[in-house]
Amino acid sequence: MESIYGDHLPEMEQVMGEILEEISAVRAEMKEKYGSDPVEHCLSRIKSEDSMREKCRRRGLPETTESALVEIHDAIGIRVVCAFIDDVYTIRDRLKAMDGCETVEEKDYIRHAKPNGYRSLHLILRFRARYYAEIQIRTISMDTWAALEHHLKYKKNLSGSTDLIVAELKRCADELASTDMSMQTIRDMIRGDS
Ligand code: 0O2
Repeated sequence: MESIYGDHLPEMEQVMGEILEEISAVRAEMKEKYGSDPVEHCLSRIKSEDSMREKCRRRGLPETTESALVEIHDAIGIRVVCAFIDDVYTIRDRLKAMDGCETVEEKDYIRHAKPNGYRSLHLILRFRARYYAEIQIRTISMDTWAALEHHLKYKKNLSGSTDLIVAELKRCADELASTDMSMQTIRDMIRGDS
């Protein structure tokens, strides 16, 4: 069967490489300037053939290259996990300023957390007027919470105590957010920013 991405895969990989290079450049500059790496880790992927076809079906779209490249915006996906909240915005600004990049959408679930407590900054960027990339940027605490919440969603036998679980998850998210702010303040004090 022909790839759902047609013959676009090499160019998509190039675009993903350029984004990763920009992230590496910011990391190197910040290490040079402050002696510490703003990025804890970074994950990247081109959505697999099966996941993309499944997403098309879920969204009621035909399984075509047009759907995969134009209708769905996370064929290229990158998650950047940062040490501190300020680093999230530094990475965001640098990615948005890349050559040949347009910002299609920005969702700041850090300033405006989702009702369940989910925090993360999401960007949909378009490169070369054609290729979309979904970039999720968040702190280590936010990433830990998202991973655990994702894990719990797939656990069974939650009925009966669901309200309590939802409230507890939200409480954990808020406590982590408060700790993130305290850690940011401590870093600013150490760097002499305040
Ligand atoms: P998939 O199949 O990988 O895309 P919208 O329709 O714009 O309101 P959408 O399209 O879900 O919402 O976009 P959003 O909110 O930017 O979320 C995109 C991705 O962020 C999700 O992909 C998840 O990977 C992650 N995410 C969003 N909300 C949550 C959450 O509450 N908990 C966790 N753990 N992750 C979240 P999809 O849509 O799941 O799947």
